[in-house]
Amino acid sequence: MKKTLVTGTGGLVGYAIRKLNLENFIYIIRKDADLTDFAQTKRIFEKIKPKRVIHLAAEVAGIGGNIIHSGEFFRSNIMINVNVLEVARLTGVSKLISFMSTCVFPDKCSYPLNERDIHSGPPHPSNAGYAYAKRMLEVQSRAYRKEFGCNFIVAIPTNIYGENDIWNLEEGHVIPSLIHKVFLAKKSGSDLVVWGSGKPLREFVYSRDIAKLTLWAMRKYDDELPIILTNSEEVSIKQLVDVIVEEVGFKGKVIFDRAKPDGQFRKPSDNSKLKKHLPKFSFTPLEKGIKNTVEWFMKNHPNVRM
Ligand code: GFB
Repeated sequence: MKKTLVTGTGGLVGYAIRKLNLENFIYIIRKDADLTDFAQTKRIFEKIKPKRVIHLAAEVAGIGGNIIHSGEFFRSNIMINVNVLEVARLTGVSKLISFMSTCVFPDKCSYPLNERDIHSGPPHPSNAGYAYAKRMLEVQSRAYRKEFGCNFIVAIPTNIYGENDIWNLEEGHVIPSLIHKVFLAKKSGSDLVVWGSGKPLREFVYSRDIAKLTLWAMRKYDDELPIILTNSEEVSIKQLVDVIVEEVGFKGKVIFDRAKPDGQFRKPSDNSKLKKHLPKFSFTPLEKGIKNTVEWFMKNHPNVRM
């Protein structure tokens, strides 16, 4: 009975995978083991004895949280990843998938971003600590494949959103933060304050799509090079605001606070490798994903992760 261990399942992709009710999948969250601690990591792997690992655990945040916690995000993510990949190697895990994100790409490089560009320049300063730590996943997976023959693969999703995200107004990612803000502005009849100019562009992918692609990659993707998971559809923050405002039914004033950071202007990513493997895969349209996410938030607020 080949068990699959999923780490970090308190988050939005873990939540989406759990919803698929898969056989022989074991889900762990932060309270089950502190993965920054090697001994605790080893203990939980020896207890569960997985043959496959979906490694989602990470310290994550939006632009606000990344600017504040650059040092902690570097430290904790490096420790988590080195421990999980080393213990997976020591305990004979046959396949492991881990996750970077498109913020690891250089801030200045040719577009669209592709899997070979990762180390060709510094990431955007707004999340350098997190981005450099995440880049080491690719380095460690490649080095372990070379020296030990480990089948450790890496996926690079763009901005993921969906149910069970972190809804913190100051440190969350843009979509959960804005949904929460619009909900509060509508309730109190106040203006909606959006950070930055509204001009930056992002590619947003729905967590349930990433869950499906993760299971596909676990079964079928064995390359040393990472694979970018994106719909390659850029949306401006202003367009995103319009979709969320429409979905929540907010009629008030929208203000763009330019004193707040825009962050990386854009990170258009090349999904040609994904399309070569899965030519028929269709991503959930943004409007539909936002509708599901807003409905989940309305149903669960205030018992949501902050
Ligand atoms: O998701 P986000 O916080 O991070 O998006 P990144 C930031 C963009 O949304 C900036 C604008 O252009 C912000 O100006 N924005 C507007 C807001 N209003 C808000 C708001 O209320 N909250 C937030 N957070 N942003 C992330 C990385 O970068 O990319 C993550 O921080 C991860 O680690 C992710 O890698 C893929 O998209 O800039």
